[in-house]
Amino acid sequence: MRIDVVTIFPQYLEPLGLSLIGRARESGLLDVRVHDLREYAVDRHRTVDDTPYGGGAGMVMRPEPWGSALDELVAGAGPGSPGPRLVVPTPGGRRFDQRLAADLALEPWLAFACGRYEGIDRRVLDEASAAMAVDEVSLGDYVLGGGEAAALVIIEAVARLVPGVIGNTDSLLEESHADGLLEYPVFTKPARWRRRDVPAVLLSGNHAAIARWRRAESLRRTATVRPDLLAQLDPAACDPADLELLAAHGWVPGPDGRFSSVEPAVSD
Ligand code: JEW
Repeated sequence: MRIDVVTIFPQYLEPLGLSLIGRARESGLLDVRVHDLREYAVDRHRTVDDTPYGGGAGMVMRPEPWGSALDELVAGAGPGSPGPRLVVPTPGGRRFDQRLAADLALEPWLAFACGRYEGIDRRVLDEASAAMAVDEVSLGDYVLGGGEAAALVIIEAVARLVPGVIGNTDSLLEESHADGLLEYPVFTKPARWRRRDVPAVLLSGNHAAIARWRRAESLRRTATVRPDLLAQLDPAACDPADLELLAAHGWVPGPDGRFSSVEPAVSD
């Protein structure tokens, strides 16, 4: 997979030389190219921002450097061949989640447009949409100072789903969110640490019992801290032990075939 990142802070992307992604780049699985937007600014002071039309606080990224940078990317695709899918981190985008990560991991070429200030002149994204697929993506409901940290997060989540980037693909199937539940707690040696014992079932060698315990812990944790995830779970895909445990947490299959929470009975 090829990944281009356009930013006024190329050094912000230096972590992409480390760890899993750094190794995938060395092995040729990932081709990551970071571009300094300022190199596409043409005026004497290399400005990339200006005051907002209509007034208001802050500055907006002006369109010309972005237009040149994205034109150059698309031209590099060669005539007739498809350009990149453009990901634009922004607080107003669709929520990034594991499903979108898996979808982006299927692409041969991604590009990231990292804004700063109050964002990028809207015409840049309108114009880009004529040449490539554009996704405005939000990590969550909080405000970052720019798109770079979000691009790092998205690239990390996507890159590890590219075949070969992670050696052990079993870990992809077992991990949190792959089945819509939170992860079960994990333990390693020593079996007793600061008078705290690893749950005995994990030392039992009884693989069926271990699988049941882990499933119960995942369900318990999800019902407690992320009940919103249960509403997306299919009760028909749950075994009787699942249904019993969720019922104990107040979640039962509703008339629509989804889990719904039982209002605690009001006593007088
Ligand atoms: C995020 C990119 C670029 C993503 C998530 N745009 C904008 C904007 C900013 C501050 C206030 C209002 C609008 C800063 N900013 C970004 C913020 C992504 C940019 C500029 C971002 N939170 N924040 N999930």
